Amino acid sequence: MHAFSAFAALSALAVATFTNAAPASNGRERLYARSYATGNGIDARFEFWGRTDGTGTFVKIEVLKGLFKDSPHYQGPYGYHVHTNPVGEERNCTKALAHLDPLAVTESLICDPAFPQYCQEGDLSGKHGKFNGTTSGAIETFGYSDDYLRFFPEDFSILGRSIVIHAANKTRLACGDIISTIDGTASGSFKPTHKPSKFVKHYPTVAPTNPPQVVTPFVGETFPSDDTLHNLPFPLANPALSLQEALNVELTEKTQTVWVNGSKTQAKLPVEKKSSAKPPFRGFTDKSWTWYA
Ligand SMILES: [Cu+2]
Repeated sequence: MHAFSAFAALSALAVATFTNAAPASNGRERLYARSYATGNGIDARFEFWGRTDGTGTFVKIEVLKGLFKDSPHYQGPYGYHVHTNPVGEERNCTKALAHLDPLAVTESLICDPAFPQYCQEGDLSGKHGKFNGTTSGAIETFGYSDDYLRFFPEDFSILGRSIVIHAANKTRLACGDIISTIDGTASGSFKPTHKPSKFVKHYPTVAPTNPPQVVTPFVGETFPSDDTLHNLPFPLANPALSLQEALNVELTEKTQTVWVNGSKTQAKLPVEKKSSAKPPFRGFTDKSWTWYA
């Protein structure tokens, strides 16, 4: 412990010389990322604070303009998600591919906020509600904590990915990369570097195909009956572990008995396991930065 304390003290001295990094405090070290989603006159700002003490990732959102209640061009409510791939400087929202979904929940299983462990990790509007448009197009700053949104490990990380805002008909209206100083996608003053993430290096090249039938087994606060779950047209994904349950996790695959259309069958499904590996980041900082497009 002495060696660690000495190291911590040295680190604190070291970071003090860099203007954009503040020393972390008592197990509540912060991880920070942000995304500036634009397109179709929309200006939406997302900030993410991760912690390494098992509390949820805090998401703060401010929409300065563009999300109208009644627009002749597009209709809300507006869904928004973390998508797997970055969209780059040109903000080609198609390049974002599909939602961040390491446990293969798929878009065909409709997310219920009461059971976020069965939602796609990146389905922020499914877990926390869509944006309702306003008369001015702006939405006042609001925030929430998400117990399943992770900065690490790579498979689950929001780093190196993007945010996409959709019209009610799913058209991609606005998007922007999630950038951070942690993985080199943002400079020290939080300008986008347009460099690949140093942490997330493996990306899908195509979006996964979703089961053709959309199902809504989770409705309200009551856990669905076995009968409902056993009669799903595709296997129910394994539930995600919250940050409280496991600060660090690993993604594996397991061949398991599942129910599909009322019959038992074998399937290989992704599963999240608790990992004792130390978090890869120390996390830092509270500072506010200018927004750069
Ligand atoms: Cu989306």
